[in-house]
Amino acid sequence: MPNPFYVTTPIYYVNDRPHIGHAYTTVAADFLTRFHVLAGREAFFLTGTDEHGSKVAEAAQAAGLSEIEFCDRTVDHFKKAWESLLINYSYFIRTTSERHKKAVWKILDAMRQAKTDDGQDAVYSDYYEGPYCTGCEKFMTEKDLVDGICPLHNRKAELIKEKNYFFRLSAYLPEIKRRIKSNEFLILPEERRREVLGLIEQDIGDFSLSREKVKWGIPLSFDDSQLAYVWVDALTNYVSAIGYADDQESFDKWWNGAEVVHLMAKDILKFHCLYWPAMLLAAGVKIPDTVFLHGFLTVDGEKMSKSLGKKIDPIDMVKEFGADATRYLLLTQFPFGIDGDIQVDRFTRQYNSDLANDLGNLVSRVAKLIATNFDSKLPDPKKDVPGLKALMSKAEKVPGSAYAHVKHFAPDKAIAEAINLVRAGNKYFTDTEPWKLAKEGQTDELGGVLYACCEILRIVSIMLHPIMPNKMQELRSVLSLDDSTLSLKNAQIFFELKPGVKIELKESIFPRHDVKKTAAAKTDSKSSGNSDNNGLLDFAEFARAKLKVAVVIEAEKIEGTDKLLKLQIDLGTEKRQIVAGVAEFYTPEEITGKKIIVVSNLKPAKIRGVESNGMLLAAKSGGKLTLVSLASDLPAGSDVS
Ligand code: ME8
Repeated sequence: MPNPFYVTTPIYYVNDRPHIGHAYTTVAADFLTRFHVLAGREAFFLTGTDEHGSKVAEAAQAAGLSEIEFCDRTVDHFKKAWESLLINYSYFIRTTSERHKKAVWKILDAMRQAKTDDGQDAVYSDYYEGPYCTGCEKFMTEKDLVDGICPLHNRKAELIKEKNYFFRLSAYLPEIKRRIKSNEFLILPEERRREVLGLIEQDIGDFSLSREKVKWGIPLSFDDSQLAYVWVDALTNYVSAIGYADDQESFDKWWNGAEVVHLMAKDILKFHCLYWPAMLLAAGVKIPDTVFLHGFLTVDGEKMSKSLGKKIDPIDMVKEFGADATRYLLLTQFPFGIDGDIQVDRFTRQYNSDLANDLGNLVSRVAKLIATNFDSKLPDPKKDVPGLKALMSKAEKVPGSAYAHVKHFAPDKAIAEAINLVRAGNKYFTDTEPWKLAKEGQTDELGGVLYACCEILRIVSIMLHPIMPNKMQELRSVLSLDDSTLSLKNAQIFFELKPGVKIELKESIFPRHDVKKTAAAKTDSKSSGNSDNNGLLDFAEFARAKLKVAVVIEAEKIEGTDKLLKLQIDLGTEKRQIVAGVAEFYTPEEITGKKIIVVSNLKPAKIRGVESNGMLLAAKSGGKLTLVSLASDLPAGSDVS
């Protein structure tokens, strides 16, 4: 039995309404949890709100409310947003709760008793003086400020001198470094791991655990003139919620005995990858297994900050696309871990292409043929229908590879596995031409094809369940399936559906989205790879492009044009001819022998009557074009990704 899975999102500040940045992390955590449960693992998913600090006190005052009234109001916004997005958290932690306060006291007491390796107290008292930004809720360094002003909040930092308790962070950094290097403490993706290792090499100093000036927070148990520093308070949520101070059994299960994963964006890396493990080490508590820092989203090129910029309210998105599709669209825009710019007009195109066209159409075409030819009852399977073996062998691989992606925190890739299976199902449907079989009265063959398509839909209804739970439940009821077969194991078998069960589609599962708004959205089309997307490719389209390293073995000018060269290239396993518009920048002699990168899986095309079997990549700057050939050390035929 694998160990339980414990995943957390950051606890969000209550002085902001939820936007799709928060939704991104939360949907991802929900997806991972549901997927692990589908695979038979126990899972606990924590989210919540970070409610203390001067910012909250200021915002409450501005709203004419008490602090807790103000918090209650925003907590309500978050809970509603999560409900509308079908977020199935196991627990919602609020830092204003009693149980959380007890946990903060407990961890600070444990830290106060700790000694560093060289026998010093881990916690000590000292004076601190420095500029403080109440927006950031932190003391600032000169580097953080521009002319004494915090650029993030556009307000002057105040000069504050006060007594604080300090934590000897530096004493714990060598051990954290060791654990990062040995992968006992995994920081992902790799770029973020390097960033943390780089931070350790800098002199980041100790940090103070308490504040004297702040008025809205948790007073220290040993000195009530001081409140716990908001980050110490906030980070402790990850243990308070599972019983660190009040439920040892639960804590043993979900912390000591579980795979502990913190998800967040890269903005809060230092706190989670250095402060938090150091606090835990001092307190004698296990440190998390993994911190995964996903990318930062902008919207139409603009930042989503608390006060400025564009923000999309997830509830508005749900109104537009429904909960399931919103979840799907959020997680499929970018590889998890990479920054991305959300382009709102892409949502409609992608919804129509992936969900209405690819998935929705497969369901309705299959259900329709079963209704008209088999009285809405699932026909018998037929094992020797052409193409079935290939389809089955594709389907068999999907659950395993999707789950591997989930384990590696790649929700986008796990979802793509299932959508690719839908596409394979559609291709099978089109290739076998069941409408013709119906006309010709080849009932057995027709039944076999439709049975296989229903099996594909059954497998997809499991694989996409973690991302679109309600819609996949709808699909499962079309196939007369109940929850007893909703498991990853069940997705690994074929010929599971019982012939004769009712297959009935009353309403389209993914009705086409009305393209009313943008001119760009009007160009919506199937995911055929030929869509007019204002030059933009879908991720799926781009992922289909196979890039390879090739060597130019011969080149010559094409008569009647100054721009084109005809190139013979060596792709390692084969030789090909391509036509490239590089003649103004490279002579045939110059380009011969060069390593280039080509898109190798394009349909052959004729350019000026000359056949071209691929396209090379080049970059243009200041009117000059340069071949993309960074991979010049690699042998021809190497895949580029
Ligand atoms: O930092 N793109 O809370 P917060 C992607 N209370 N993710 C985004 C995002 C964006 N543009 N904007 C927000 C805090 N997020 C502290 C955390 S934890 C102990 C305390 C998500 O409300 C992302 O997960 O500013 C990011 O790390 C988090 O919201 C920051 O939330």
